[in-house]
Order: sequence, then structure tokens, then C-alpha cells
Amino acid sequence: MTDPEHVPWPPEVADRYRALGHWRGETFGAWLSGLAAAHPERTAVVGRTGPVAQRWTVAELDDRAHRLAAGLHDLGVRPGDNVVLQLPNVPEFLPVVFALFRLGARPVFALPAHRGTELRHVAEWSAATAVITVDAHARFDHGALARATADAVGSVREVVVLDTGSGGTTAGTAGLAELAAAPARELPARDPGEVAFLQLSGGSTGLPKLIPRTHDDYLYSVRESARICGLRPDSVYLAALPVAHNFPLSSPGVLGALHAGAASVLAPAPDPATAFELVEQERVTITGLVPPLAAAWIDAAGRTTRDLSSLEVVLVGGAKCGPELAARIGPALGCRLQQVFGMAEGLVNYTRLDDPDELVLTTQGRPISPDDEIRIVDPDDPAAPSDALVKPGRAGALLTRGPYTIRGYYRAAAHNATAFTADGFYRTGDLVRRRPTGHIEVVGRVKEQINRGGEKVAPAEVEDHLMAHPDVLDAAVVGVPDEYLGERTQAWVVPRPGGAPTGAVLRRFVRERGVAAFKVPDLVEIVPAFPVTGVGKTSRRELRAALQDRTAAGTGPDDEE
Ligand code: AMP
Ligand code: DBH
Repeated sequence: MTDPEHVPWPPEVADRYRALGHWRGETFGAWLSGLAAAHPERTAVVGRTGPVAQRWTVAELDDRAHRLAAGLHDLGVRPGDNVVLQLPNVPEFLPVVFALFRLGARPVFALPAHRGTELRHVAEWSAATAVITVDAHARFDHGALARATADAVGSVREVVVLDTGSGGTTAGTAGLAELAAAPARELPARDPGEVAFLQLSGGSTGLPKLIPRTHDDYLYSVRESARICGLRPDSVYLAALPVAHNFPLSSPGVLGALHAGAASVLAPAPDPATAFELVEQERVTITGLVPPLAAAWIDAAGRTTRDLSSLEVVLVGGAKCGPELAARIGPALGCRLQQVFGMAEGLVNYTRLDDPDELVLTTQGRPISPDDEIRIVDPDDPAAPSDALVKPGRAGALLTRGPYTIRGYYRAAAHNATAFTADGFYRTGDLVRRRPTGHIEVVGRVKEQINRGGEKVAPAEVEDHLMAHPDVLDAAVVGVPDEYLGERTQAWVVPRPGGAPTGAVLRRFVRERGVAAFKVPDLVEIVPAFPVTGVGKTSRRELRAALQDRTAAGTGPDDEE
């Protein structure tokens, strides 16, 4: 099915990726059937549905996915439909996504942290016809959130809820377990070149963008990731981070584990107490962490009585893992560190398991594919980039294209005009340097995005929320250095005449507008006015840069120079 909102690879490029064997013309549905035929009795997924422990073989996973596809079809979900999926780390995540893949309906991967604002936005943007969620998770009523999303977004016809007995809303929704009781039946095969799902970008200009990934392109990155991370049939992957995120999904993630015939253990939360118990019980060999979590694990590993000796590889990525932290991971956790620098838009870099320590500790790895094209360009005016290559070894803005990097966001023609070059390179917004070995070191960014310990925050989005408060005249949000998170968010707020908002009031206001908690500013500073830079009229970018400089210098934004 061709989709007018999806920017495909040029036909001759697609032909080349097929000829090279990167794209194998396989769909996710056929891939899972093949795995189930090859080793039906291997454990595929271990986890909990509320209090109920689950352990499903590949054959059981395959069967559940077939049944659920039939059940969702009976409910009215059709090929080409977009379906917002908000599930925490429950085993049902896997049969649900494979059911949608088989139907040709496309999961839109919301994170459990997302709230009403984000869900409404992605449901509207994707014209979603259904929302699939859990009753409640981490004391939040996701069932009610999904219902409210359906009530607010006209295209959403159905809400499907996984009942875990956690007490959230299930009224006015269809039960996932009931749908999975449908008898399996054959559905028409899908086209491996079509969009299989929509990932969400962290965003830099506002709310998340939708990232269309095809069966062909994503399966290539999954196969290669499994190989590069050394997954074997007896490996056990722990999904500690939210599994819908690109990192635990595919780098190498639960899909890489499936490919290798290895089991995945889904941790309901990533904290050391929860995760270490699972590592011990399931003899976990490999996992993926963001840097602040790696630091927390290192700290807890010194005190734990749990047996972590099964750990072989820990991947760290999502945000920069500096050499100091990197050097502590292997000794503290008794494993090999693998750095990973990836993005849901495509390009993923890994340090290799046989790389010299120096590269593993000081770089974020090299691309998966010999056909990942890398350009490092002059980070001049981002509004009018020259895209002139920097000298080898110099830092510059990273552009990339390749066999699993998108050529455009979904339904975003205007944004695509600047987010991609005319010849199809994605402007990652990352500032990098490349070694002669091809290894990439991330040294900063050119995009206006805050990386809060791997969670991405777009300043403009948070500023919009602050500006909605009646007492706020103007707001600017910047990232400031933080020892633990790498960066935290600081908002500068100018009140309206007569208004006297406080930081606490504004933080609560943003949270109550229904946004992911990681977007609520960590610090709010009320100031009488913003500095006027240059010739008076200040661009957002200049203003944020000026505030950032002053924060670094320890002076307030209203101090005279
Ligand atoms: P997203 O586009 O939302 O999937 O986020 C991907 C972005 O996360 C990248 O463009 C980088 O800015 C950041 N990122 C991911 N991994 C790393 C890493 N290992 N080091 C530094 N930044 C990273
Ligand atoms: O941050 C990311 O988006 C990310 C990090 C590591 C990613 O998408 C990935 C690996 O695949």
C-alpha cells in the first residue's frame, strides 16, 4: 500500500539496498512465523501482566499474534489504520505489535510517560482509528487517558484496554484478552516495503514528529544489531527501558533477541532493585541503559546481594556517556560496555565488542552498515546551512542517509524541507567528530533539543505550555548542566504586569496540562525582563543562547553586563 504521507527512498536506491541483501523482502509477520517454525519451543518473552507471571515460547507468541490480529480485525481495525499504542513493559506488547503488523495497521509508539497532550497530538496527527493501552500503570489511569483521547479526537473509534487488575478504567473499552480469544485466521500478506509502524521523535521544534519505518528497513537494522551485539540463542535480553522506545525495541532490543532465538525479559521498572532481581532470576546476559540509569546501577551494584554474574554486555546510549562513567561500568557490573548512539529516525552506531578499550570508552561507536553514509558539515547558520564538509577529524553537524534512515517524517512536508537535505540526508542535529576508524564521538548538538538523561525535550513545546498560564508574559526554556542527568531543564519566565506566578505554581500548571513528567521544567526562575540582544528583536534561538551563557557564567538574565 503506498501512502502519500510517506517519503519513500528513490527507486534506484531501493533497488540497490535490495541487491546488496540489506532489504530481503520479508515482513514482520512472515519473520515471526519463520522463527516459530524454526524453534517453536524456545522462550520468547518473560514478564508480568499485573500479578500474573508470563513465560511464552516463540510458538505461543506467534499464535497470540495471529489470534489478536483476527480479534482486532473483527473490531474494525483495517490495513492502513494508525493505532496509538501505549503499553508499559508487559508481555502483551509483543503479540499486539505483531498482530498490528500482520493486519497492516500501524502502531504509533507512545511512551508510558506520555499524557493527554502528547496522546491527543499523535492521535490527531496520525488520524488514528484506535488506542490500545493498559488499565493502569505506576498509579496512573491509562484507560481513562485513552478514553479521553478517543473523546477528543474524532478519528478514534475504538479503545482497547489490557486489564491487569490494577484498577484503571476499562468501562467503554474493548478488552485485549477477549480480542486475543478470537480463532486465528490467515490475513492477506503485507508488502515489505510499506510502513510497518510510526516511532516518535524526541522533537526539537514542538510536539513529537512521526517516524515511518518499513518492514524491510527496520528488519535490516534488527538483524545487524543482533549480530553486532553478539546475541546467541542462549542470550537473555533485559528490557529495562520502556520497550516501545527505539533503543530497547531494536538496539538490539527485544526484536534483536527474537531474531537470535534469545529470550527477552520485560522489567516493569528500570530501577536497580527491580532489575537486579530479574537479572539474578533469569540469568540476564545483556541489557541497555541510559547514562543516569547506568550510574544508579553502578552505585547499587556495590551494595547488592543479587548475583549479577550472568551479565556479559551492557549497552549505554540515548545520551552521551562520558569516559569517566564509561570506565566504571565494566568493572562495577562485571560486563563488557557497548556504547550506542542511535536515533528513531534510523542511523545507529555501536562500539564493537572487539574494539580496543580506548574506542569503547571515548567514542559512541560506528554505524551499523557499510552503506550508512556520513557527512560532517560546517555547523554554520542552521537556518541557512551551507553543508560544507569540515576537515577530517574536526567537529561538525552530522548528516546521514542509508538503508534504514528515513527520507522524511510522516505527514510533515514543511518540516521535511529543512530536516533533510535536497539529496535525502537527515540532519541529525548532533555535533560530532569522526576518528580515522570511523568511530563517532558526540560532542554536542546544533538542534534546539534538551537531552535530559536520554529523554528528549523540545524547549518550544515547554515554552508554549508556560505561556498558556494567564500570569505569564514570556518564557524561555534551556538545558543547563546536571551532574546526574547530563542536562536538566530550566525555564525563565517574565510575568504579566500585575501577575505574580511562582515556580511551584507554574510547574504544577504544566504538569496539569497533561504532559510527560520529564517535560515539566526542573527549575523555574521568575525575572522582570529578558535581555535584549543584538538590535532589539530577539530570536528564540538567540534568547535561549543568551540565557544559557548567563546561567553558565552564574549571572541572572536581568543582570546588566
Ligand atoms: P530521537 O531522534 O528522539 O530518537 O533521539 C535521538 C537523539 O538522541 C540523537 O540524535 C542524539 O541527539 C541523542 N543520542 C542518542 N544516543 C546518544 C549517545 N550515545 N550519545 C549522545 N547522544 C545520543
Ligand atoms: O536515543 C535514541 O533514540 C536511541 C539511543 C540508542 C535510539 O533510537 C537507539 C539506540 O536505537
